[in-house]
Amino acid sequence: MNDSKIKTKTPGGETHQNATEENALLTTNLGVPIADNQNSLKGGKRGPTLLEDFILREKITHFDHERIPERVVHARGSAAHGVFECYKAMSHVTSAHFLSAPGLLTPVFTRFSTVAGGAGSVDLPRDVRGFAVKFYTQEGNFDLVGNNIPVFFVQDAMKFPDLVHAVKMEADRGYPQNASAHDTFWDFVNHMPETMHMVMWAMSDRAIPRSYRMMEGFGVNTFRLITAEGESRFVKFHWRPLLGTASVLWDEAVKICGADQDFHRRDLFEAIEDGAFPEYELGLQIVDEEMAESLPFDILDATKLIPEELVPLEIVGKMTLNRNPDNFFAETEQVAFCPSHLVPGFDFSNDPLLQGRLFSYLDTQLSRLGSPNFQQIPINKPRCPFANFQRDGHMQMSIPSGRGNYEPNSTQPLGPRESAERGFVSHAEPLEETKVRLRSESFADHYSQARMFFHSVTPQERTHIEMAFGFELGKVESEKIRLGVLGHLSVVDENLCAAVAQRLGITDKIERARPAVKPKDLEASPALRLYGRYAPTLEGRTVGVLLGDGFAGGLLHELAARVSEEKASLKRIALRRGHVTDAQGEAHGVDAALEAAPSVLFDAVVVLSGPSGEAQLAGDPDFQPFLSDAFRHRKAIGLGGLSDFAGVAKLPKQQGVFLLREPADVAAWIEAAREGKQWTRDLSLPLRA
Ligand code: HDE
Repeated sequence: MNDSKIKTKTPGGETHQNATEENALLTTNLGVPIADNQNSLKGGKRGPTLLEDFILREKITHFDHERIPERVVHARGSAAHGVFECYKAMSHVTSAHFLSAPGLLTPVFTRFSTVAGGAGSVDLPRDVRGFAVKFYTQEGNFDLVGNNIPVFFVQDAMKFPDLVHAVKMEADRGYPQNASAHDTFWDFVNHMPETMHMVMWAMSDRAIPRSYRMMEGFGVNTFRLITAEGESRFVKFHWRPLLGTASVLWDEAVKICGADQDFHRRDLFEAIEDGAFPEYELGLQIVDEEMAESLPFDILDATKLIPEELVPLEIVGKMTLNRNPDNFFAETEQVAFCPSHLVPGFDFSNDPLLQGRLFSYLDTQLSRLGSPNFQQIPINKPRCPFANFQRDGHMQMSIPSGRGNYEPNSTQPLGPRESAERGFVSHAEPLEETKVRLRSESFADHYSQARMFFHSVTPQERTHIEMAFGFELGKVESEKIRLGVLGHLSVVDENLCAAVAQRLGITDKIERARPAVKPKDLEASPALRLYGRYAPTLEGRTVGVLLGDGFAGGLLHELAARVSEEKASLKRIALRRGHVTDAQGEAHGVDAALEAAPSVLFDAVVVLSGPSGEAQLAGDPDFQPFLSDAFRHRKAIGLGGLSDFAGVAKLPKQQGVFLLREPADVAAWIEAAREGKQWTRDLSLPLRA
């Protein structure tokens, strides 16, 4: 670089790079080249800044307006680009083009989110996760705006603002952020028994997923599939992660929030950067009108699900997320999902929650993005041709030509025209009813499916549900609310109620809630389980290997090879970053220092050390918590070359704890690590003798 092109303008003497041949020119937003990006224009070296400094004003004005209102709900989110591949022609049930032939590829943009917290909140509260997919199809954008729980808290859109007000931070005190464990949420629940089914899910491990890559997604509301001939069937949408499902334990979630606030965001971004693309299959539960009539609940009621044992999923394609956004704001923040974004081949049902959503999202986008032209923002723009006579408005990005801005017209003979053959046609559903403000009686059973869910999940999930109710209600100050919720739980399941009451130290008799209709004992649906449904795998998981000087290098090499074969990643941890030396004197790079890499950040752990390293590890205050947390959080633990200085030799008596003496021992640890949580481990045994 030519030194004469470097100029020093600030008194500290820093140099600032001037443009060379290779650099693009720094300009204002109107393309005016900028000569000095360090100093404002002043009336004299020490004089006042001049109002005429249009460059400063443009820069500051833009900065002042950098934030847009965050989403009222689902403010905290992470997203990725990808592609949806159709597995088979579904033309017999829908005319949607993107489901019309095997191998058809459709670009997608998917945003995952938490619901209750603000945009800067942590990733692992107990909360529902949003799972919103925008398909850029050849017939327009289709938004499948779902959650990771198949049912919803309320049945009618009228109650949504109340629900959200109740769960968000309390109006007078401004806390808690991102948590349902407080009086207003449980007060709402107590008054609204229709929340009971979803509350069971929200208290389950589904609400603390290990990764966005490892959770299921659900469209929740019932939609319609429409054939080219106009036949209609009901449909529920499901996403199935190919990595299987995995959740963390509550104590783990709490500690992850401290150790890495961006745990899920980082996990998604890094996996995609590493080429480990998350994949999800799309399943349809298709129900004809006759079958819908025969279901023991109303298909229009979003607090109910259709058990897969009754209507199995038909897997129709796969979504692969393969590219991170280039710019978080422009894409993840500005993406505007609307359940009303539908394409021919689909239609809405009369689910009163969905009907309200059809209005809400468009209205929200107008307020968030500030203009009816939000569809022109690149991330929201269709990838197929589009044309109409809508014009003008804030931030109009296109320059329509021609004289005609109306239709019909003769001024634009080649302008856009409607097409009865190719256009969107609503299902011709017969309607003739009295205008009422009512809830159908068919929505009245609030407890049967809540009970079915509790009876369907594994024993460990049941225990976690009890613990979660205990924790959440334990944070509720009002005894009346605590007792009221217990009254509902006693209708769901007496044993659940008793277990939660015991956790809360309540010995009084609980007054049972009085259901509007007698709950039914529905058949259990094992498909609702979180654990044991997907094949054990270590794929996509992260292994933390804590190394102390003098460890057996051969063991680390074997571990690294086996973990990579499993398509998992391995992080080397030591007391300090830099290097750690094995018994043969070979130096190994360190990815993270122990203080910054507690075991909660890993799915399975190993500690390898020689005698010298062992003494150093033992003297570090983070060492015992590393092991005891891994133990408590039921992770597979491998121990190589450690004596009994910390009582760790006691550990191998427990399930999923292995002594690694030689490379061949790694296989057994891998097998346990594939299982994820070591459920039969006895946590009551102390770590130390
Ligand atoms: Fe939403 N919801 N919602 N919701 N929702 C929003 O739209 C709303 C509901 C869901 O990543 C908002 O753009 C109403 C069910 C997701 O950008 C808002 C009702 C389900 C996202 C809104 C519901 C969802 C939202 C806020 C009841 C699961 C995030 C910002 C009638 C099927 C999408 C925005 C993203 C976002 C309204 C109920 C999922 C205010 C009125 C049920 C995944 O428009």
